[in-house]
Amino acid sequence: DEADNEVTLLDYGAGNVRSIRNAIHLLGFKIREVNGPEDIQNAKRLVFPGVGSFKSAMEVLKAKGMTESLVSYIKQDRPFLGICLGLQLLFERSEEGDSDGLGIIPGVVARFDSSTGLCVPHIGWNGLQLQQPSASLLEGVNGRHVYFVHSYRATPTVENKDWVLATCNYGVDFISAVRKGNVYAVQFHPEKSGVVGLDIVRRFLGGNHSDAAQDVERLSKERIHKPASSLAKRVIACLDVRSNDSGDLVVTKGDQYDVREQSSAREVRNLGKPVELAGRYFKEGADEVTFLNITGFRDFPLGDMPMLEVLQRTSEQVFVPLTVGGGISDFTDANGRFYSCLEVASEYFRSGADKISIGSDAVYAAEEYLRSGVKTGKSSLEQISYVYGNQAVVVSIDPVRVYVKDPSEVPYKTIEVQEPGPNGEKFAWYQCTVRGGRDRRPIGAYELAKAVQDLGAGEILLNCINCDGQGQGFDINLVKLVSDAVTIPVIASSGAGCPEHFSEVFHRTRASAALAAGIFHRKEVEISSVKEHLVTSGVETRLL
Ligand code: 1PR
Repeated sequence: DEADNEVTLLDYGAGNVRSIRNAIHLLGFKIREVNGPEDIQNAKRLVFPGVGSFKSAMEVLKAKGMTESLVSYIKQDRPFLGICLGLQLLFERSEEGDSDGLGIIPGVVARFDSSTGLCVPHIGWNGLQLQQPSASLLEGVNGRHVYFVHSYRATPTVENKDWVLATCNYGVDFISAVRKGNVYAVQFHPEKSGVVGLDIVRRFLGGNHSDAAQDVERLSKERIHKPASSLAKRVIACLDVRSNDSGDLVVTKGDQYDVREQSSAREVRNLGKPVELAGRYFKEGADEVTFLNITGFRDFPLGDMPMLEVLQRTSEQVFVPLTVGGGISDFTDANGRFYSCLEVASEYFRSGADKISIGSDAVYAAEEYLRSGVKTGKSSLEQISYVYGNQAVVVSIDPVRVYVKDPSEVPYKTIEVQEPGPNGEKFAWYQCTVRGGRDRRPIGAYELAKAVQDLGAGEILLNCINCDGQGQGFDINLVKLVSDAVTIPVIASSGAGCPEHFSEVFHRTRASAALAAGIFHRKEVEISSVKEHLVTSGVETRLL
């Protein structure tokens, strides 16, 4: 039957659903688009990946005349898989935009409470606790980590308990999956949850229509795991990408940000091909992959079509979150054509990025905000966060340590150092830089982190120029300083040299993730060794 390998996708055009499309294709299925209510009625199976905010999603569904056919499709108990907002919309109401939902499941969707010190958004891999005994899409995934990114959640109540298929704990027990008959919805992203997530999609689609689908089924069964119960600390592989002197896009790696060989020719260090390396890190268990286009600040990133192609090709084979940074700002090209930061970001999202990372431009925005005390809404950070949500916006900080004899010498937050500076200084502050460490700015990492959180950043990628490429461990002082200052997740970066450096940063700071580059590229340390070490040292970790 022709329709056997067809799935209908309800994409109302509010964001990036490239990954779920890629997952469906990988599993050997064809996608039918929903253009009007009749396409929902004619669907054999329907996937609904909600993106954007609750209120705007409801408005779009109403404007397209789709709410009734969607409700009737679900009430007829036909095969349905809602993802993320596609779960939340099934409830009666959401606090987000104070909006009515489809009203199929009793309950109100509310925001996670960050006043208790919880990082919001809830980003990362959390353990599923199955609440229904029967075989289902989630067969075998009890206690496994899957990927979440959201600020709102529904909670189990007496009224909705016959719907609750799985919960997770993050400050509270919240609903991570619902099911009644053939109708399923999940709060997590199966298309970003590695092989475990792909296997959930495979079961929903019903059948192995490709070799890849068979591999997914086998791999997800084969893998052993330790039961998960909370949000895992993430291990991120980072690929610094730039054109080499012959114009090819390569993965490079600096030594305190100097990416050229020490030889007389000083060529750009070449550590491999971006798509291949990203694919390898996915297979080896990286929880996320980050690309930094490190010369994006001087070459217009949309001129760098290869970078968009790298993302497109990577997202076909990498089913964990992808971040891309470098050159995200407004730009006027040589012909005087103006590109807004939103155009730049939307090209990246369309090509498969889940998050964009802003460096230099966020520093200027934070300086301006601290100077004026006013949020203009005009910075790239604010605009992209407003349109795509703060969970999609990372701010990358490139600080350098500056020693002082006394904290009163500078108007920035200082810390006491264990190792005195070159002139016996006992204090230091961390000065932010722009343009890949080339220019120093009058703002510290601590001040910047707080300011960008106010302006809408959802996460902070915290590098350290002194530690970059040194393999001597993360700068614990710096990571502590920043992760204690904000409620958004902080990714510790720069300096990882061995698995113990990862457990150290997680035990001694509030970092949510740790990122490394050099040790993975040079195959000095395997991602799996880092994960195994974290497990033995008592850090919650996602295992393959
Ligand atoms: O300013 O918005 O165009 O963004 C530029 C981005 O490129 C920023 O995120 C900035 O951190 C990055 N960048 C610019 N120049 C360099 C460079 O190395 N010359 N790389 C650079 C940043 C630092 C980390 C690195 C870790 C881990 N690289 O991403 O991967 O330090 O390394 P390790 O594990 O080997 O120690 P904009």
